[in-house]
Amino acid sequence: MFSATDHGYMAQALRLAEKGLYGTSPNPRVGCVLVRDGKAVGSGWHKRAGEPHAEINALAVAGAAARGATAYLTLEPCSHHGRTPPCAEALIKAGVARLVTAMKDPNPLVSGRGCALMEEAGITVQTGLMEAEARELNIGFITRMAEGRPWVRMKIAASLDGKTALNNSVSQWITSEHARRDVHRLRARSCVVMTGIGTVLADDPQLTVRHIKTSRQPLSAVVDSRLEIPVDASLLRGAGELIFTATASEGKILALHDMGARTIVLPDENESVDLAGMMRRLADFEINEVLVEAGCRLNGALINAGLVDELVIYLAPYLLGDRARGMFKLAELTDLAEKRPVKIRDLRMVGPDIRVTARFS
Ligand code: AOF
Ligand code: ZN
Repeated sequence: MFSATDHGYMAQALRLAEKGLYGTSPNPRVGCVLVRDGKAVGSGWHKRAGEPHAEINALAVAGAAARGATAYLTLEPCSHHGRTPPCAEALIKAGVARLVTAMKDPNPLVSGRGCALMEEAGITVQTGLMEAEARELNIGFITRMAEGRPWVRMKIAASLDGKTALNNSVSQWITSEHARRDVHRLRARSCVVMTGIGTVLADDPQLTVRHIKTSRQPLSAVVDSRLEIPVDASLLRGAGELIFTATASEGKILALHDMGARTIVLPDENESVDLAGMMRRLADFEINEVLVEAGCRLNGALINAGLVDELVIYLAPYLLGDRARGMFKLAELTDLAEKRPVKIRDLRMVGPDIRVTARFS
């Protein structure tokens, strides 16, 4: 159904979409290439929510040359009036003759209607070219639209023997500068960087993107059951930080509000934060990708609750011994059948460290 030429142009559209990796949230990353008579006559990508979609940027470049062209699109064109008017209509009006998309838009406002509109206008529509790659690019957006929860990626920096900190909680500078820069790329693509109160009290992290260029900062979130966060914590920057707690202590909530943070009281039956409810709430806030950078307690609790999709583990080339802290506080297993299987997706060197990417299920 698809030729090598089709593959080449879709790969180009995917590379364009990737330029939006740090910028488009809560919208998906989308790229578009318009091809006529074997030549790319226009291309574009979606840069920021509220700004024109990929198709509109590509059509602006192509002008009249879009007539009779094939549009290669990493996501089905939208059919709804959102922050911007429907792209399907714009493509039809421009006289595009054929549409090749990588995947259907999982947004229930679109969900097949964009392609249907184009077909009704007599345009040839083909879907599914390089779909796996397109899904990877928008894994958080797709998870939120399909499941009402964000994609949860957990980052851990450890020694080769899997230790994240000394028992006296000294934990900084576990991995190399290369690995730390790599982590900032993970932060930059995330909508939220989340940590636990233990890490806030021990390390006072900023959780911002530094060392690399980005057009936006992710939101910080803290899981803080007893609302112990100091009002002068470094991560409180007045950017609407999210504090999830199980304790409705009004005075502290007001003090945090004055710091520009938002406290969400979401207790479970054990007076801890209802973690599954927290993820649903994040999806309501249009959060696509969450990066968890926490200690073994929150890490373990999230894994126990089945709320983690992906692990990104950096291993530094030294040993800390079995008295140092582990990655996940989990209940002791008595039977190997209870082990938690993951699938290794990627393995590579980052400077002197190893990066392992694994996924649950
Ligand atoms: C496209 N091309 O480049 C993108 C699309 O609020 P709006 O108007 O920006 O619409 C956002 C929705 O549009 C988003 O949820 C997704 O369904 C679709 N994104 N569609 O045709 C694009 N970014
Ligand atoms: Zn659109």
